[in-house]
Parts: sequence; structure tokens; C-alpha cells
Amino acid sequence: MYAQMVKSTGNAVKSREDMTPEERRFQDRIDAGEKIEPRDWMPDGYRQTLIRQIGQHAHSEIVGQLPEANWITRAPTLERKAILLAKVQDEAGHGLYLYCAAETLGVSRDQLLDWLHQGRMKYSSIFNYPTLTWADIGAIGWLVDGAAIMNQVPLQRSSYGPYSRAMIRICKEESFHQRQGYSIMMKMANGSEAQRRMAQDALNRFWYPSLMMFGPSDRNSVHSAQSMAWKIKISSNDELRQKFVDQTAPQAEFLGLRIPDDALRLNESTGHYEFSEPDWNEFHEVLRGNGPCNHERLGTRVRDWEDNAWVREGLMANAAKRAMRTAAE
Ligand code: BYC
Repeated sequence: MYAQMVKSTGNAVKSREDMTPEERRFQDRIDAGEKIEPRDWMPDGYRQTLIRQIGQHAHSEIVGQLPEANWITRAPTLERKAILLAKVQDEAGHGLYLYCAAETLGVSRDQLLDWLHQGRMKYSSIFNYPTLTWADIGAIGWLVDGAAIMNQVPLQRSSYGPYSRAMIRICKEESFHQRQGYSIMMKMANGSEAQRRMAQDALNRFWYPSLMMFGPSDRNSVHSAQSMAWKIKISSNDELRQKFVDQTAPQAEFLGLRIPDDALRLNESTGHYEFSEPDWNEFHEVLRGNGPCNHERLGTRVRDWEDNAWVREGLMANAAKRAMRTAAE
């Protein structure tokens, strides 16, 4: 149900000797830090890797609206409601920039959505977990958007021009998202005993799924080596996960909340936190479609797509009418 349709390479990185002259010239451009633009020659594997990653990223933004949208009508104040509404709308915008970036690679948005709806393309594992309380909205902003920024800031330097430019804009908005989440956590953690317990419970449930957002450990990452050689990815999954823990552990301490990991401690000699890995079996189960909310999330997306067909049809009819009018003038 949830197998990846868009295969990229997954192969070992080619040595210079094994590259064709075109591939060598392409790699030289990457190594020199040049941006690759849509009309430039690129290896098919580079194109497929980008379609897979950007498409998956776009789907994550769109599906990522669902757990938060669940709380728009129940936000505790008018101000919190307005902020959450703006944030969820931002996610829709991020999805649209990313679908546009993917379209420059020769795949249509309809095709990408079709693959998503058929369960043949992935979206981030994190959105298959439920949002049970208002504190979960704080935890999503703080941890999920925090992890997203950690991953996306280096992607601003990605070798593919349209992706890198989309990331610059997205990162500006993500940092507001992260701060709104932390602000909710501050209120909850410093509120009544019941609110503090809710904040702790949200951290307990979202901690390991947030660590999973960075993907499998480097030793099990199929695509990292090639993607890093092509500068599609700038940092490895484990490097980013470590940075995230280093940044987040002191923030949890400031909130007076406990990260649910007995092994978590600052190693004074390295300056980094040691921490437990997430349960990778759970990660793979979620990727296979067996997470707590996979069916609900995909079902909602498909239902909304079908229910809103009339909007797309109306827009297309209007565009056709305008084009005819312009042609007649
Ligand atoms: N979930 O070889 P690897 C957001 C898959 S949304 C699902 O390391 P790669 C937000 C991976 O696809 C943030 N699948 O892969 C929105 C591959 O499977 P296939 C979304 C995952 O691509 C709303 C296999 O596991 N961010 O910010 O080198 C509200 C092996 O992995 C996951 C992005 O998409 C996962 N967590 O590295 C709030 C960032 N992890 O394709 C917030 C862009 C791995 O072979 N993407 N897989 O079947 C990336 O940076 C990279 O694609 C990843 C994975 C680090 C995620």
C-alpha cells in the first residue's frame, strides 16, 4: 500500500572512471557549487531522485496539514486559532512551491498526487501519528517543525536551483512555526498541573517519531551516498538527527520537561548529547502503511480530492474560456 513508486538510484556512487563524459562534466559542475537548472542536462538518476524527494516533501506538507487542522476549531483562544490557521495555510503554500519545483523536472502535479493517492509515493512518517490534545499542537510546532528546519536549512544549498530557492522561502516560514509551537509548550509547561502533564505527555509521544523524521541511520540509508555526491542532500540523516537532539535537549530542560530517554546525557568531551535510537521496527511499520493514522490520512486526502473535483473543473473551464477570449481579441 505504501511502496515507493518513484524509484531513484539506490545504487553505489559511480567512480569518475565509470562515468560517461557528460556525467563527468555534470559532476564537475556540482563539485564547483554551480546550480543545476531545469533545462540543463542531468543524469536520469539525478532527475528521478529529485522527483522522489521533492514529491515526497510536497506530499508531507499537504498531509501535514491534517493533524493540525484537527485542532483549528478547538484552539483555546481566538489568537491561537488565528495563528494555527495561518500556519496550516503556510503548509499548503509550501506544498504548492514544492509541486511547482517538481514540475520543472517533467512530472505533473496530477501525476504526483495520483501516485500519492494510490499509496505509491511516500510522505513523512510523522504525520501518521494522532494529535490527541492541544499540547500536541505545541509539540508539533516545537519538535516536528524544529526537525523540519534542521533538515531544510541545508537543503537551501541543494544543487537543484528550483528546490534550493523553494527551501529559502519555506525556511523563513518554518522558523515562525517552530516558535509558535515552543510558545504553546511554554504556556502549557508553566500552567496548571494538568496542563504540565499534557505537555509532558505530548513530548513523550512525539519525541521518537520526531527523531524518525530524519530517516534511517546512515548505515541503512539507501540513497544518502548518491544524493550527497550530487548535493541533493547536504548533510547525512544521523548528522542532522544529532544536531536536532543537541538543540532540543536544552530547550526541554528550559521547559522543565523530561525527554523520555534514560540514556540521554551531554558528553562533555564531544559537546554532543548521547541518546537512544528510535524503534526502527516501528518506523518501517509506519512506512509500510501500518502506523496509527496511515489509513485515515490517505483516506482523507483521497476523499477531499474527489469531493473537490468540481472546483478544479470550474477553474479549468474558466481558464479555457479566458484563453478563447484572448485568442479571439
Ligand atoms: N518518512 O535512503 P534514505 C514538514 C524513506 S514536512 C517517510 O535515507 P533519503 C512539515 C525514504 O524515502 C517535512 N519515509 O532516503 C509539514 C526511502 O524510501 P524509498 C518533510 C522516509 O531520501 C507540515 C527510505 O526511507 N521533509 O516540514 O536519502 C507541518 C530510505 O531512506 C522517511 C522532507 O521531506 C520518513 N521520515 O532521505 C509541519 C525533507 N525517512 O524512497 C512540518 C526532504 C526516510 O527508497 N527529504 N524515508 O522508498 C529528505 O531530506 C530526505 O528524503 C529524507 C530521507 C531525509 C527524509
